[in-house]
Amino acid sequence: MSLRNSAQLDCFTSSLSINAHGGTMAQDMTLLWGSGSCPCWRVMIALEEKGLQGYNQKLLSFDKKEHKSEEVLDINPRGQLPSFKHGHVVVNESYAACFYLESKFKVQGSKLTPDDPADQALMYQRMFEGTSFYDKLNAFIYYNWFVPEEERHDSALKRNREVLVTELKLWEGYLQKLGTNSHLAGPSFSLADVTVFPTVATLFRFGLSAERYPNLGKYYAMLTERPSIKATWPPHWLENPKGQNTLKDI
Ligand SMILES: N[C@@H](CCC(=O)N[C@@H](CS)C(=O)NCC(=O)O)C(=O)O
Repeated sequence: MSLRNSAQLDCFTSSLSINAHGGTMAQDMTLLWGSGSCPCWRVMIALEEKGLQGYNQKLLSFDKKEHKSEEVLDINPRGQLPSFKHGHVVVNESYAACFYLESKFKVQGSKLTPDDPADQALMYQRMFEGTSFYDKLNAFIYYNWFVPEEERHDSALKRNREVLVTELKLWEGYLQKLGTNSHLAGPSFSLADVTVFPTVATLFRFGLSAERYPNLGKYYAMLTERPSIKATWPPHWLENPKGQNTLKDI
């Protein structure tokens, strides 16, 4: 057992035990999730990074409306995924769950928050910018899904596309400034990567060109090698590796 894990033993409740792989069996945790959902993926990456394995998890189908089932509504009255519970603590919002896991398991697994307040400021800045990045991506790629047919306008779709391009250029610039092999908020992997990487992966799943956006492309390629990302890759993306080309020309 590694030093890290033997040190952890003292600070966990009896419902957590070390498994054969050195991770922690989180038997009193439940995650209800959906494949390809960025909010769900954030929480799954945080759990992996913290070495929390063996939690109760259930993959639900949005198509079958399982996110509106009693099982979900019992934990999350919004009927959304992720729905997450640790003992008596219910924390469904993906950012909140990531902050919770980082705080509760501070000394376990990866340290996901830098010590320096200025570095933390950058991490928080990127995390919360990440929410508009995610919204702008969705507003373009899921336009037809969000907007009823009779309310759709080419001009609105075009505007959403331009808004997304402006946003993409910002992130390209951020990564360019930080230099090669950098993460989103500096040299180390942090909560900014936990929360924003799923959005970046979705961009490439929808055909974003790594030639047009080389810094995002390098960042994406680097993180696809990270064990926590590999372990949580959306199962339906694995089954069907070919995504869409909606963003090919953007
Ligand atoms: N702000 C929430 C958003 C969760 C969310 O929107 N989940 C989507 C899946 S990606 C969902 O369950 N949508 C179904 C619905 O809203 O009815 C979070 O970050 O956890």
